[in-house]
Amino acid sequence: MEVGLVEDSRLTLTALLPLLIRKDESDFLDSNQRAMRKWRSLLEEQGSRKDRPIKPQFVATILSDELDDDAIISVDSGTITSWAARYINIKRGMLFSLSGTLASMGCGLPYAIAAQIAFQKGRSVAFVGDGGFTMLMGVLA
Ligand SMILES: Cc1ncc(C[n+]2csc(CCOP(=O)(O)OP(=O)(O)O)c2C)c(N)n1
Repeated sequence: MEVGLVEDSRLTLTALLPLLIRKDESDFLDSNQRAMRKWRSLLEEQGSRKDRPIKPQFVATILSDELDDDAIISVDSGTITSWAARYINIKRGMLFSLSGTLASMGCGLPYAIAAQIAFQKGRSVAFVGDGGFTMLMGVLA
């Protein structure tokens, strides 16, 4: 870093944009776009494998395809968090939560119930592992 700017990021970036000089060579951009395409095709390959037992990547991909555009998704802590981050395609209009600060297990199900009550829109989905579900399955009662 050469200069640190502490500001409202939207205002700062808007002010900086006109100062950018477009470069002719795009090796860096090209190589990163290639890497991203490779990563996406790897996710697609892993998310569509019909292995038995069923892989979590497949479950997350199927869920992603089924989600409505205004879905509310609440994710628990565990490897489940990675499956959600990689395979659930979050779109504008959706709401997404997880326990980002303390990464406490048991948040997914109560978050989903609370979100359904609070927002009263869309389908509220809890994406949780068996461990996280067991911790607070009493909230279902
Ligand atoms: C309250 C709490 N206890 C323990 C942990 C440590 N921890 C993180 S993930 C995890 C296991 C999660 O298992 P599961 O819910 O089955 O989901 P999976 O990892 O299999 O997707 C544990 C014990 C935690 N994050 N929060």
